[in-house]
Amino acid sequence: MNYRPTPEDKFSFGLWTVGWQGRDPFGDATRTPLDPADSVRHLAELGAYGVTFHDDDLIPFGSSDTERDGHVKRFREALDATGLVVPMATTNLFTHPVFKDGAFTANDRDVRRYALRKTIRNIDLAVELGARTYVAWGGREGAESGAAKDVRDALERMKEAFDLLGAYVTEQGYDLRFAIEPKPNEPRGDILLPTVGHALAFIERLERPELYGVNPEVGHEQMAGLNFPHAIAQALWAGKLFHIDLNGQSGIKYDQDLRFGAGDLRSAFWLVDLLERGGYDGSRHFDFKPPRTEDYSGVWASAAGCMRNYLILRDRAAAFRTDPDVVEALRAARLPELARPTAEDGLAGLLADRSAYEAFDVEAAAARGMAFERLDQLAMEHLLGVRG
Ligand SMILES: [Mn+2]
Repeated sequence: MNYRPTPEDKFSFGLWTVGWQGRDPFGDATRTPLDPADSVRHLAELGAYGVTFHDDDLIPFGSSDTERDGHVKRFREALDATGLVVPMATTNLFTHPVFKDGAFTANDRDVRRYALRKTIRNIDLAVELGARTYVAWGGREGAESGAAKDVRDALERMKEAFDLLGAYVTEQGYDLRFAIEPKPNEPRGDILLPTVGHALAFIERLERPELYGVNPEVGHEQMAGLNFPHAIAQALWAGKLFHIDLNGQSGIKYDQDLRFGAGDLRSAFWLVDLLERGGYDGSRHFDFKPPRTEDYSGVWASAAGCMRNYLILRDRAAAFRTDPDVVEALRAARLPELARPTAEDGLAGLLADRSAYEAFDVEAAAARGMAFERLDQLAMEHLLGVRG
């Protein structure tokens, strides 16, 4: 196995990931700006297939129309020269101070209207560049104090915004779906739609729910102490995994955005196992931040590491699933039984079945071991590379 990525692996990166200059709340930039066209060329050399962007990553905020055209043209030329595609785009509704109280849910109505127009303008560009997914991360949609935000009104405004955007892409005839990205906090004290579950419930309240799915990010769910593969499984089950942000995170702390696989390696193993078996055929998108300790050779090493770790885990997960000892251990742990309906015989059959209740040996069932430890040890050994 050489673990060398190819475009068939569908690895994509945001311009803002490798282009992050290392500015954090306590320190200035440690790296010089990166030209988006250079990012495209480097990522193509490393074996990526796609690149994604916020409007402001490509076209600096405040650019004139002429400057804008120039930036788009240079980007497009780099795409044409490398064969990289743009599967997704998104809007920066968080950096400029105008968005300090949010965008779609800012208390100020003029800010909300501006945010929608900014988004619509970038949707046009996204579609022009071939994107099929539009991500919405509402990093500033939230509050630090109780009375500052009426959350029910804010959710109503959030729904209004997404309904308007859905109407826009429908009227334009665009083949574009939205993916909502949850995050519990940072930069706001508390952010609306904090987890995958909240976002899935919100989507069902929209006028055209079929246009909206989720874009879960590894670290965001883990910041809330939640099990990321479980969130992904529920999104897949709901038919709502439209996109995914892969990175690494070590537990409940600030948003670390480590390279994929760094952080909770066991969770990364189960995630890759799930994505590869679960019918997800979208981009494997990395939303990480090469640590600010790195120069540009470290940045490219970090980006390459994201893809290499995914491929290694994909190989390990496949070996786990095909190991005859694992197949046997899964049977012993009764996974095939969980896949079987509880009452194929219907409610009447269940009620008439004396073995289901009156004659059921509760004590014998309670005494059965589940054999999960042997199964998990096999997984651990595959992950550690000492089997298969
Ligand atoms: Mn993050």
